Amino acid sequence: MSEPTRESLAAVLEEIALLLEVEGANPFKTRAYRNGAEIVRTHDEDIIALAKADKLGGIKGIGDALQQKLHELATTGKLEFHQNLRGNYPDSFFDLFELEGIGPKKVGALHKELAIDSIDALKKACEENKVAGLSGFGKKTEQKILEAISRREQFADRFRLDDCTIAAEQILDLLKAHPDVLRAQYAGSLRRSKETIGDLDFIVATSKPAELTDFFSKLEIVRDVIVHGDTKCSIRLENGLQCDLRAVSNDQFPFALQYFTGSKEHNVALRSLALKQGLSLNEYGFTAAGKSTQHDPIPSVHDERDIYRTLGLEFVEPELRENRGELEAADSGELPELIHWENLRGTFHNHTTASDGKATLEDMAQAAIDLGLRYLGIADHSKSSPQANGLHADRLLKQVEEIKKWNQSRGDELHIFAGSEVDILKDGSLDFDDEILAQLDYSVASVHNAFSLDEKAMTKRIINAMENEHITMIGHITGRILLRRDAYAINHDKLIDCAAKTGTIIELNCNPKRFDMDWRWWHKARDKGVICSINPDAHHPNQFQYLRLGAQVARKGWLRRQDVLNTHSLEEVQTFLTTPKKERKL
Ligand code: DGT
Ligand code: CA
Ligand code: CA
Ligand code: ZN
Repeated sequence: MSEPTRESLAAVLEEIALLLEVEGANPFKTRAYRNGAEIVRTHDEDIIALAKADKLGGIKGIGDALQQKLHELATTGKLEFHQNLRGNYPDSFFDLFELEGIGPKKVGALHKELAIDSIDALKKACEENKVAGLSGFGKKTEQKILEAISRREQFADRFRLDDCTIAAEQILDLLKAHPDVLRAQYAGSLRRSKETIGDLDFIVATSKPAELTDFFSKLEIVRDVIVHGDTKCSIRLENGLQCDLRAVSNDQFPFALQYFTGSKEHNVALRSLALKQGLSLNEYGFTAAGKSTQHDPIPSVHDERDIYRTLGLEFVEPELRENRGELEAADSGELPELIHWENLRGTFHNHTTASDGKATLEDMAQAAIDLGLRYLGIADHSKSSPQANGLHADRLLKQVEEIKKWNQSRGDELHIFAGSEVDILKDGSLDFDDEILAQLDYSVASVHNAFSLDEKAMTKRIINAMENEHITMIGHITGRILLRRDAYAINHDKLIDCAAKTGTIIELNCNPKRFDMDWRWWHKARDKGVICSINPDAHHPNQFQYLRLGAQVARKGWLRRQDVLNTHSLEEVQTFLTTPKKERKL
């Protein structure tokens, strides 16, 4: 049994709450389990030790039944009550909760009435018009469910950057540890930090390629072997992610790495540039093209840099290799000096248990300190997001007081900025009056409902928020959920112009399910003078790690250190936030 943690206990309680909801249990009962999960996550004392010792009595919100269950969980690692409940449903049942637009009650009705226990079964039932007739569903809901399923299928073969990064680092470590490997690297869209990934591509330099493809095909994490040759091998992992390995000689390595890093469009442009200089370039090396090469003899190449150098180019960082002007800039020596994740000194837009975060202010602050951050912006949800337990003004102002106290006692370790993620309502007005907003250090304005407005109305809605003096930045500007929910319609050009004009920051929300605003717009936004803030939208201390991915995606958007608010010192940020909005500069 693996050691129980707060998170593992809380997750079991939450799954119980979910399944009770599915079964239509009394809401008080489901709420008791959700509250219990919250307490397990945030209680001040060592709750695991207390649960083991069966000494949870007296903790408010943990009744007798929960005490017993937590004791059983902490001592045995499982809970019979949970397993009995869970036993009624196959794993595929839980996929249903990932569909946009249907909650536990509807999933419960589908299971009860039509015995639906997977997305496939649901799709079939919708296609046979069996769902529309259920009470509480109707034709429109049936149609929406089908759309949600088709969106899911459309993305089924792509993966999130965070999941791929973890898998790739693990595999890379195994490859590097192999005694016959001289060099190893992952290439492809992951190395370019694309927001979603089709498959992983690994390149190894070795003099024993067949041994490496063999080794790769037998890794413990392999579910299936797709192709197994002497220099190439493709496998599939448990989660469905495909991984390609190419084993090359040490001489070929830089060429293979460059080629398989892509993008295809970048490679095509690079090859044609090489041809103009009389060189033909492929994944194995340079060769003279025709009679008149400018390069005689062809310079030797040891790493990727040498390839670009040979062609008279500055080194192009992998993130920029999308054929979006990087080769022209590399030719004229005008590539930007890209931001590094180590440049980040703080973060804005983070949640706590005051709204829908999973950790207290205290725990979030401690995690930020442990990460070496100098400042932390808290921005819990506002009242129009009841599903996220949004704060009314009185609770918000109480939190502001709490933060002031923190800053008085521990501000020299970590300064906390008091903010709010304030809802932009359907008509473009804000969820708090100016009088309340004026009492905050900053605020993030975001859209959380009425996603179906047309482009004009949605753009105007966000422009209204930008024009407010108290709105420091716009959160997740398109609302997209990668691989799940499309962006709502906005006019990026108009919003970028308005942000520049009003001095409103646009966030790069680096929660890996969002990466919003999209990297394709940042170069332009930057050139127009828009300031970026890289925000993890953290709901848990371990989500501060998203900052690293955020910096990678910012690099993809050509952003430099100076373009990003949270690379600046605490003093600079304080001055920035207290300057009238239109005059703010970094
Ligand atoms: P993905 O896997 O869909 O997220 O995207 P990539 O970029 O990783 O694409 P993938 O895995 O198909 O191929 C890896 C790289 O190999 C790609 O970025 C560029 C290079 N490559 C693949 N096929 C071609 C091709 O037909 N022509 C050229 N020039 N390069 C190619
Ligand atoms: Ca790939
Ligand atoms: Ca591939
Ligand atoms: Zn939000």
